[in-house]
Amino acid sequence: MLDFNRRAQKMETATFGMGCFWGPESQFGQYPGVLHTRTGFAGGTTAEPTYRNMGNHTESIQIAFDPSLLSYEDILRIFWDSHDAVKDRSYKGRQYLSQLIVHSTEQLESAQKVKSEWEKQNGKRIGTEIHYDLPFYPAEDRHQKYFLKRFDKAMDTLLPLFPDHTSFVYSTITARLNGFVRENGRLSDIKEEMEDWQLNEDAEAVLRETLQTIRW
Ligand code: MHO
Repeated sequence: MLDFNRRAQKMETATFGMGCFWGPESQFGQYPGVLHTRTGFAGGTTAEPTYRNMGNHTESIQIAFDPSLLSYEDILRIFWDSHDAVKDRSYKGRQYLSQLIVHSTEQLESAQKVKSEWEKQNGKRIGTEIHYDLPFYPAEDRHQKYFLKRFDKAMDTLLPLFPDHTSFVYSTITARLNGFVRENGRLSDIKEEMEDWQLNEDAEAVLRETLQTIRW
C-alpha cells in the first residue's frame, strides 16, 4: 500500500488537552511540522477510558512532529494562545481541563520556560495541569479525524487509499485535510508543502490526482 506520510528527520511526541478534542486535532493538523494527529484520553488513573466512560481522564490530542520544522516551544505557544488556560475549566469534571503531558525533562523545562514567558506577557496565571509522561489512550474511531468524516463524498474517495482505519488516522494527509475542512489551512498550501514530504513517486501521483478531483 502507498504511504501518505511526510518523511521526518526527527520525530517527537506532544500530548495535551484544551477542551473538546475535535477542535485541536483539526487545528494542529494544519502545521507543516506535524506528521500525524490523534484524539484520546490522558491525565487520569482510571482503567480503559472511553468517550462514554472517561473516568478521571481529560480529552486530549497527541501529535507526532518534526522538531526541525516546528519546535516544542512553538507548539506550547500555540497551545496557550489558542485556549483559555486561565479560567477554571472543571465544570464537567476533568473532561475539558487544560492539561499538558510532557514526555521528557527537556519538554518539562520548555513548558516551565514558555509558561512563565506567557504569564509575564499576558499578566495572568496559567492553570494548566502539567504531568510527566502519563499514558495516552486513543479515542474510539468515530472521534478520530472527526470533521473530515463529516464529508461523505470526500471520504468515499479517501478511505480506499488506506489499507485500514489506523493508517487513515495516522497519515499526514488526513491530518492536513481534517484541518482544511475547518478552515485551518488551505488546499493550495498542502499541495505546495507535499513537495517536501518525500513521498514515493506512486504515492505522490495518487495523492495529487486525488486532491485535484476530490469533491467535498
Ligand atoms: N459539545 C460537543 C462536545 C463533543 S467533544 C468530543 C458535543 O457533544 O457535540 O467533547
